[in-house]
Order: sequence, then C-alpha cells, then structure tokens
Amino acid sequence: MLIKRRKDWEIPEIVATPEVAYFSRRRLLHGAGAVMLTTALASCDNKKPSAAASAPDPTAGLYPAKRDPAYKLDRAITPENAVTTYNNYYEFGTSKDIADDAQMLPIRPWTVSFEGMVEKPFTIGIDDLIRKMPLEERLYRHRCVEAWAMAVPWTGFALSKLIALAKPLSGATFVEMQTFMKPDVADGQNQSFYPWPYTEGLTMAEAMNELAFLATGLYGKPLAKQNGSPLRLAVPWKYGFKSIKGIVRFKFTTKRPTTYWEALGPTEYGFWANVNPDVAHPRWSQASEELIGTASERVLTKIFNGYGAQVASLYKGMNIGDALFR
Ligand SMILES: Nc1nc2c(c(=O)[nH]1)N[C@H]1C(S)=C(S)[C@@H](COP(=O)(O)O)O[C@H]1N2
Ligand SMILES: [Mo]
Repeated sequence: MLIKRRKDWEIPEIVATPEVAYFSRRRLLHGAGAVMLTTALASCDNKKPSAAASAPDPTAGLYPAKRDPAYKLDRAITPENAVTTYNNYYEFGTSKDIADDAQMLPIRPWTVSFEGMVEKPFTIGIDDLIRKMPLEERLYRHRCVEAWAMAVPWTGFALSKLIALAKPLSGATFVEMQTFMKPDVADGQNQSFYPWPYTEGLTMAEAMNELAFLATGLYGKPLAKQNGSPLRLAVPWKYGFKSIKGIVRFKFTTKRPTTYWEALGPTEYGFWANVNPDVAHPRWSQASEELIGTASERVLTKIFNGYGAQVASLYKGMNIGDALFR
C-alpha cells in the first residue's frame, strides 16, 4: 500500500481522503477485517426509514430560541445546506454524504443515562430533558481535524447545566459520553473492527467551562439527524471529532476515557485535541482551514480555534506543543 506524502499546500486532497479510509485500509492489512468490510459495504440504499424514524420532532415548537449575543463570529455563517449535506458520522458510513442514511435513525423514544460517580444513577427521556433546560442560540466556529471548518448557529444549553442535573460526586474528574449503538439502522456499526460505540470525554473542568455546549438544534430548528440529533456536544476549541453526536450516556469517572479516535489511531489523535495551527497532524498541516459552503475559501487556523480567552487557562503548565497534547 502506498500512502503518499503530502505537502502543506495539498490540503484539498486531504479533504477528499478522509482519515478513516487510511485507518480502515491499514487495519485491513492486519487481516481480520477483510471479509467483514466487504459485507458491510453493501449499502442500505433500498431501505426506508421506519414510521418511528419519520415521526415529527415533539420539541419543534421550542425553536428558534433567543440568540446569546456574547458568542460572536469572525466570519460569515455557513450556508445551512452545506452544514446538513457535508457530514462526518461514521455510524452511517465513511463518506461525507451520509445525510440520507442518517434518516434511518429513530430519535424518539430516546433516553439518556447518567452513570458512574453520581449521587444516584438515573435515566431521563430526551423531551423531559430538553424541556428542563434553558435553550439559547450560540454562533460557534467548528474546526474538523481534516482541515475544513464551518460557522453555525447551534441551539442548546451549557453542558454545566446538565451536570448540575446529574449531580456528580465531587471526586469525579472526567465525564465520558457515548453514542447510541444500533447496527440495524446505522450500517457503519456493522463494521465490527471499529471501536463502537463512539466514545468521547472531557475533564470535569473542561465540561464546566462556559463554552462546552450541548446542541439540540441548528439554524433555529431541531437538529437534523445527520448533525447528531437529538443530542450532540459542541466544544468549539477542540477538533470536531470531540463533538460527539447522538449521545445516550454520560458517565462520571476518575479514569480518562479512551476515545473512539484514540483507539483507532493513537499515534495521530489524542484525548485533548485542542485546535493548534502550529502542530501539524502527522500527515498534513493544521495551519489553515477550508470554509465549507464557499468557493474553497481558506483562512488561517487560530490557537484554540480562536477561543483562547475562554479556555487557555484550563491548560496552564501543559505542553501544548505536543502533537497529541497528552
Ligand atoms: N457519534 C459520532 N459523533 C461524531 C462523529 C462521528 O463519526 N460519530 N464525527 C465527528 C467529527 S470528525 C466531526 S468533524 C463532527 C462533524 O459534525 P457535522 O457533521 O455536524 O458537521 O462530528 C463529530 N461527532
Ligand atoms: Mo472531524
């Protein structure tokens, strides 16, 4: 197998070659997955969403929510159709074109569980949860590790508000989050050599930061399924893979979670994943980013994706020059 060495200016090629293709090819070289991949690639184009998957969203009347003017952009809002048609959601396949397949996911009933170091473990239905939370709209930049970016109006609530509801014990130092596991509707989950379910995590200090946001809506409407409905994280100072979609579980712990991308490519993706233009990915530069929904406009990437004023203090004394930021 030939992995071509890329120069910094060859970014568009990277955008066309998602890192997942690299890792799945590499894993195949180690044997085991070959047969499973061929069968899993048989697509589910002929399937239709079930009645449950096509039902209207019962919280639709809550949108649009009032915009919080504190969250400002340095660029135009990305056109909605780019944001809803150019996606990363490996549960539904490794291409960017998963929006149709994601419609297979039923998002009601949907329960979210709170586990581990909490006063009392519990589960709550998504509609009860959303109605308990103070919904607001925030404009955030989003920077994928693949060097593309967008700027979107999320609707949702601060993760700190959810943590207050969960009542974690004071000794908890991390919050682990997990995505649903439904291989019957999410065909990518039949590729069993990937570390499903998708798992992410934050330190409690990061999770309590005002910027850590749970999105339930986008562009003044309930979230589209391809963007992570009904519940999705938005941590704009970190590479996009930290912003886990389709969340069903929060677990409070003292053990740093092993995340999906860390498990898949430990030499390329770390737990911290803070945006840093000075630290190249082992296979491409992170100095600049392409704005999706434009005629390939590129802008320079900023440290912490421009959110240093809010978050830099979380990382005092850590070596932010370490590519994996361990
Ligand atoms: N469960 C889950 N969450 C996920 C992903 C995924 O594959 N599965 N991809 C991540 C990546 S790499 C990015 S860039 C963003 C993309 O979000 P968007 O498709 O809404 O732009 O979702 C993140 N959250
Ligand atoms: Mo990403």
